[in-house]
Amino acid sequence: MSVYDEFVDLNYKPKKTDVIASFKVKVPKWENPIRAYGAVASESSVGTWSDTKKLHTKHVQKVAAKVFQIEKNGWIKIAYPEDHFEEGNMPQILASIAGNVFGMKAVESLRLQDIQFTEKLVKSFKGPKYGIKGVKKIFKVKERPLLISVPKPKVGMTTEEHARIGYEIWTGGLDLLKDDENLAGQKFNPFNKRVKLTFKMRDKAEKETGEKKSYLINVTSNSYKELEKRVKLVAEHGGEYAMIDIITAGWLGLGTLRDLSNDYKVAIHAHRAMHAAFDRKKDHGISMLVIAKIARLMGVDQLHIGTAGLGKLEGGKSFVLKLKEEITKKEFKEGFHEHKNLQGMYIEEDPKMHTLNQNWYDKKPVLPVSSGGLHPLLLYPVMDTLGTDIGLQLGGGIHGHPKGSKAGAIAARKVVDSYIEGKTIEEAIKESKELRQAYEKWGFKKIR
Ligand code: CAP
Ligand code: MG
Repeated sequence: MSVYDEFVDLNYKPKKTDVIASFKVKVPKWENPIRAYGAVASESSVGTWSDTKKLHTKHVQKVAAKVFQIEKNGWIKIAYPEDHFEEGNMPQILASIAGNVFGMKAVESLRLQDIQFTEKLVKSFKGPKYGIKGVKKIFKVKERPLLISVPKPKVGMTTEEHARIGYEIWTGGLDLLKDDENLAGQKFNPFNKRVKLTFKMRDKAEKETGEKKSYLINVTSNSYKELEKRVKLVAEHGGEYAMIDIITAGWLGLGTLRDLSNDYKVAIHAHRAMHAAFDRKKDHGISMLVIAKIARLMGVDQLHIGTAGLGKLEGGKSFVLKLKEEITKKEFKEGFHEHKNLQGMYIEEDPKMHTLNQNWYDKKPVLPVSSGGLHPLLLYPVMDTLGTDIGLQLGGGIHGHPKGSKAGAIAARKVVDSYIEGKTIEEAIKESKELRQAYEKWGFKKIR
C-alpha cells in the first residue's frame, strides 16, 4: 500500500462544505490505478510521494483531499474540504487543484473537467459588477444581441486608422468597438493616444446616430500600476468598459481589474486568448468550463464562449451550450439531489460530460460572447443556437466586406434587426444592398 492509496476512500460521503473536482485520469501501464488516483488527490492537497511525520495529524487530515468516486474510463471525483483553500484567492485554489498534478509521472494524462465550489467559496468572490442586465442597460438594448467588431488587421494600423474604423462601425450600426486580444500599448498605436482619439470618434458617432456606443479597450498590461493608469484614463474619457486577456494577464490581473471596476465603474470584457493551449485536447489540461466558472466568480461581465461549431475556432455545440448555461444560470434547483452514493449532496452531474452542478447564489449572470470566423450570413444559425441574449463579435466578417467596414457593419446590423423582426434571411438580403454584397462574397459558407 503506497502513501498515495490513503487518499482514496470510496466510502467517503462528501459534505456540503467540500469542493468537488471531476478529473479524467489516464494511468500509465506500469502504474496501479488506485495509486495514480490517490496521487492526484494527495499532490493536489497535502501529500507527497513519501509518508511524513505530520501527515496523519488531525489538523492536516482535516484539509486533505479524498478520491470518493471512481467511474469507468478513468473518471474520478475528489472532495476537498473547503478550509483547504483561502477564501477569495483563486491563484491558491488553482495551485492546489490544478497545479503540480498535471506533471506527475503517476498519470499519463490528466483532465480537470469541472470544479464545484461551495457556498462559502462562491460568496468569497465578488462576481460580476454589472452582469447581463447591467451591460445591456448601457445601450438600452433589450432583446437583440450586442453587436461588436474588432478592427482587422489585428494590430499594426495607426491610432488614426483604428479610431476611424471605430467611427465607421459605430455609424454603421454596431454597439461596440473592441481591441484585438494582442493590441495593448504598442508604439504604432499607443494606449494614451488611442483612448483619446477613439472616444472622440465614439462621441461623434453617438451624436450622428442618436444611439449609445461604447468601446472594449484592452487594458491588459504588465503591472497593476499600469493597469490602474489605463483604467483611470478610460474612465476619464467616459468609457464604460475595460477589456482584459484573462489568461495572459492571469488571475491577479483579473482580480486587480475587478477591484478597479468598483473604483472606476467600468464593466469587464474577458478575452480568453491562450485557453486552447490547455483546454483543446480533451484528455489533458483544464476545460473551458472551469475557466468560465472562475471568470464568473471573479467578476467578468462579458466572456467569449465560442461559436458552437459555426466559426473558425474549435468548440463543439454541446460544450458551448454548457458554457452558456453555466455563466448565465441564475436559479438553482434548490434541495438535495439524490446521487448514487452521495445522498444529500448538491452534486448533480451531467453523466455525458462529467460536469457538476453549481449553485451560483448571489452571482450575476455573465453575457456570453460568440466570436471567431463569423460573418453576417452566419448570424442566424448562431442566434438560433445561442439565442439573442448574447454578444456577437465580428472582425473579418465586417472589415472584409467588399465595400469596407461601414458596409460590413450595416450588413450585420440588418441581419440582427431582421432576426428580431422575425424576417427570413432571404427577406433581409433582398432589403439590404450591403447584406447582398456580403452574401455575394461569402454566401452561407462556414469559415475554417
Ligand atoms: C475573431 C478574433 C477573436 C476570436 C477569439 C480573432 O476575429 O478577434 O479574438 O474570436 O476567439 O482574433 O480571431 P474574426 P474566442 O471575427 O476575424 O474571426 O471568441 O473563441 O475566444
Ligand atoms: Mg481577436
